[in-house]
Amino acid sequence: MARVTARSEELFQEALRRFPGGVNSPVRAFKAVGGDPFIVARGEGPYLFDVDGNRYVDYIMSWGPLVLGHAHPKVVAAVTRQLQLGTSYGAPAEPELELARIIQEAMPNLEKIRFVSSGTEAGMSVLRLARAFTGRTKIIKFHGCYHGHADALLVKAGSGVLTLGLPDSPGVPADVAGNTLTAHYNDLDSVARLFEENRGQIAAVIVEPVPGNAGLLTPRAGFLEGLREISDQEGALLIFDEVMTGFRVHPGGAQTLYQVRPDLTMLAKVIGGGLPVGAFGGRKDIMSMIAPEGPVYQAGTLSGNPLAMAGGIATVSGWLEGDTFARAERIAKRIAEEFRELSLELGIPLQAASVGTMFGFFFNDAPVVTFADAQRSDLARFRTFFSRCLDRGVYFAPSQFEAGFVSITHEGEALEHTLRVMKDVLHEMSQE
Ligand code: KE4
Repeated sequence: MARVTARSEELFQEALRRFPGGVNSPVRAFKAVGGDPFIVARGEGPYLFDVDGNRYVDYIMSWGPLVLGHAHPKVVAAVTRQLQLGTSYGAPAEPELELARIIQEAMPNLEKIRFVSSGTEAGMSVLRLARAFTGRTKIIKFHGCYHGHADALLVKAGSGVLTLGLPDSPGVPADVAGNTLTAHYNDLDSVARLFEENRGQIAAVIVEPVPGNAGLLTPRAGFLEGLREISDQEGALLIFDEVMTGFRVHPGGAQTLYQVRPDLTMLAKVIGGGLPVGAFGGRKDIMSMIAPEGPVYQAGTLSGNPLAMAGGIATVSGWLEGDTFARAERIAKRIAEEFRELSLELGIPLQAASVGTMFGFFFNDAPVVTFADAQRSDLARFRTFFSRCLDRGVYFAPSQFEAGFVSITHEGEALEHTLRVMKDVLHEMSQE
């Protein structure tokens, strides 16, 4: 059942000449699954349409932000309204306050907040701040977690780095990478050991509370609480990277779902509703060190950009309305359940889970709890599954090591089509 891809292929050939690898972010390439990416013409609700007219149920949703679906009328109207009022002021404006109010109500741990333009910016800024506040240099991150592409965080990173099997951080000075220590997610002993070996030197522990950049992993009972405890004992800050999980695993993020209070939080994605945005925030005493209130410099021409704020306000307020989140959560749960049921029925080793409105699946015969477990997945099987779903109009992330994202618009036809395709493809695979 071959798709017509002539126009996509032609454009991608040109893209290869103009962009490294033909893309403007490595995760968009199909390196891990073979073939070339399709070229998008437009998005509508749960669907993407390519330049050859093919339709796909989209489970990437711009890698998380589009909780209301593509081109939701309320988001389009809000951004259009703002467009007419100006695209950027370089001066304070009310939409920044409005979005901050919504975020701080949902996530009260962000006592003060600063808007930036991407998750990467949030990551590099929280590290600088944590180092300034503690007067220490080293940080602990986890194998397979991704916090954007700032130098200090490109060590044992997940997402595209992991998918492409790239070596650690060429171009990152050794003395920068040397201050980033790596522990194992869901293994508190590995964290305790690093603290022991580096007493009084660790500024912060940074973690994706629910990692989505090594596939979807979930925290063992007590793991996040343990990180809080050990950070307190050792005088280090705990940073939750909720760029992906913020408003996705729970309306108040992973910190509300698991009731663990980080000192600092990174956000992006959903809070811009598909426009370029990021934010970081947390304890007032720490955030007050940021310029101009304090001496830690952090700035941005487009920070708090009114178009991004308008997209974020419309998206988050729509998302928090009525039972929208609960309905979307059921969709993610249904997909994970279907993977598990089909695995049992067809004898294909598969692990699947959902947390809030994120889901993940691994072609793996044992439970996936750690990053090492995830790495033992059957990548050849993933590749077959991915390609056949794509040919039948269902677009999962082109990597075993990325999470799946649903929107409220995936209810109904889109979900039914997905479940049918999953069943057909896994059935075929079980016969081979
Ligand atoms: P951005 O700089 O891409 O806005 O955010 C970086 C980032 C930070 N923290 C977490 C937990 C993230 O998931 C991300 C970005 N996620 C990837 C998807 N795996 C974005 C897609 C891409 O790199 O193109």
